[in-house]
Amino acid sequence: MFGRTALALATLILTRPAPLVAQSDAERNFADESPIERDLRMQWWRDARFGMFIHWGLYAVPAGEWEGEPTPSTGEWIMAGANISVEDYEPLAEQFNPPKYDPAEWVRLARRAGQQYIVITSKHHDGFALFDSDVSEYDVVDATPYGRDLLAPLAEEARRQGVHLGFYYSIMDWHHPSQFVDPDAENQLSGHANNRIRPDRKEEYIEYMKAQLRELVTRYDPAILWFDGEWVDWWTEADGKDLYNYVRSLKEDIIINNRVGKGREGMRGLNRGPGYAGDFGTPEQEVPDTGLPGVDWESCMTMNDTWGYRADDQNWKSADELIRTLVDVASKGGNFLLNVGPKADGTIPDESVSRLEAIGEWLRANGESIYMTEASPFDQPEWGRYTRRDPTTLYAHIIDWPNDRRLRIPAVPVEVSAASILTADGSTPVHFEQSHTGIVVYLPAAAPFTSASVVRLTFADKW
Ligand code: FHN
Repeated sequence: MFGRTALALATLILTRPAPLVAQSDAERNFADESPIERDLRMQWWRDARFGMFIHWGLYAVPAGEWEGEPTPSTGEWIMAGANISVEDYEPLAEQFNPPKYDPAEWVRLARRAGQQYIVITSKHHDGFALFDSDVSEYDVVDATPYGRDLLAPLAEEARRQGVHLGFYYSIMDWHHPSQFVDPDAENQLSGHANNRIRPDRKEEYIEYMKAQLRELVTRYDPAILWFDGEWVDWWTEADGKDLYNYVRSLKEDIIINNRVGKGREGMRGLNRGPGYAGDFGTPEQEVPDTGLPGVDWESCMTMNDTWGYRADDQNWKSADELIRTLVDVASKGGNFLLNVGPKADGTIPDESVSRLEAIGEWLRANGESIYMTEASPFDQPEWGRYTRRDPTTLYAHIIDWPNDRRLRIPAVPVEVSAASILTADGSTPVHFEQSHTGIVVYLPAAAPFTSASVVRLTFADKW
C-alpha cells in the first residue's frame, strides 16, 4: 500500500503544473483536481470497503413512540412522523443523559466488526447537535443534563484506535428559525418533510451551517463529511458546489458525499449526470445492479427498518444476509456503510452488536477478499460473486454451494498457479483443472461458512 501511495505521490509532484498565480482557498474550485490527486485523496476510502453508520440524537429518547402510540416513521423521523412541533420536541433534550455512552467501546466494536471507518450524525434533520456548537444552544452541551460533547471523545478514540471518523450533517433543519413547515402541504402528518425556507433568511442559515461545519472540521479533524437532507426545494446545485468548496477549503483531503449538492437520484443514490458536487454516490437501502467503472459509491443500509433507534423494530436482517450484502457491494466496487441506532442510554442494541461480531468473525477469515479489492472482472455468476485484489488474485465468493462440488470459473488468459479455500484456520489448498474452456475447482464436501465461502485463485501473471 505504501508503494502505491509513494508512486502516486512521486507522479503527482512530477506532473502537477505549478499554478501561475497563487489562488486563495476561497477562490479555488476543489473539484478541479487531477485524476491522480483525486485517487490519492480517495485511496484509503476505496480500500476500506466497510464502515459503521451511527444515527444518534434526541429521537432515541421516544424510540419510535409518541404519547403512548407507535409512530409511522423511522426513529429519527419521529418529529415529522408524529407531527411534533419544535416546542414539543425541544424538551426531549432534558431527558437526554446517556450514562452508558462509551466511545472507546463503540470504536472497539467497529474494529471487531472489521469496519475501517465510522460516520456519525453530528446533526440530523431535527437540528440538534451532538457537539458543543458556539452558534447554537440546541446542542448536547447547552441543552441536556449530560452537558458534555459527544463527538470530542469519539474523535479522540477513533484516532487512538486507528479508525477514520466522518460526520453526517443534515442540510434540512426542522429546528432552525429560517425554516418552517409548509402550511398548505397535503400531508400534515409528515409536515416536517414539507420543509420550506424564509427566502430572506437563507443566507443567514448557510452562514450558520458553515459556522457549524468549521467547528466540526477544525476541532475534530474528520475524514469524511456526509451531507443529507439536500432534497429540499430551496437548496440548489450552486449552493452545493459552494458548500463543497468551503468544506475542502477547511481540509483539502476531506471526502464529501454527493448529497452536498443536487446530484443524487432518489434512493438509487448515484448522480443523475456528470458535473455534480461531491466525491461519491450514495445508494440508500439498495445495491446497484452492476459495478460502475470509474464511479465511487457507498451503499448505506440499516440492519432492521430504522436508522435512529426504535424499541419496537425487531425486523432484523440476519448476519449471513448482511455478509452477503457486503460481498455483493465489494464485488461491484463499492463501500458498505452499515447502520447502528444507539439507545438513549448510550448502548448499541444487542441485536446490532451480535450481527457486527458475526461479520467481524467472517472478515477475520475472509477479509483479504474484501479490503483493497476491485470489482469483479466477470459477469456475476449464479452461485455467488467475484472480487479481484490485484492483477494476479481473484476471489470467488460461493453463496450457493454446488451440489456436484465443482466450481466453474470462466477461462483466463494466464496460468492459475494456486487455488485455496479460506477458512477460520487459514487457507487450505484445493485441487483445480484449467483448460481453454475455463477453470474447475474441486470443493470440499462442506462449505466453511454458511454466508459465503471464498476460493482464492492466484495467477502466474497479470491479465
Ligand atoms: O432522511 C434521512 C434518513 O433519516 C437517514 O438519515 C438516511 C440515511 O441515508 N438518509 C435520509 C434519507 O435519504
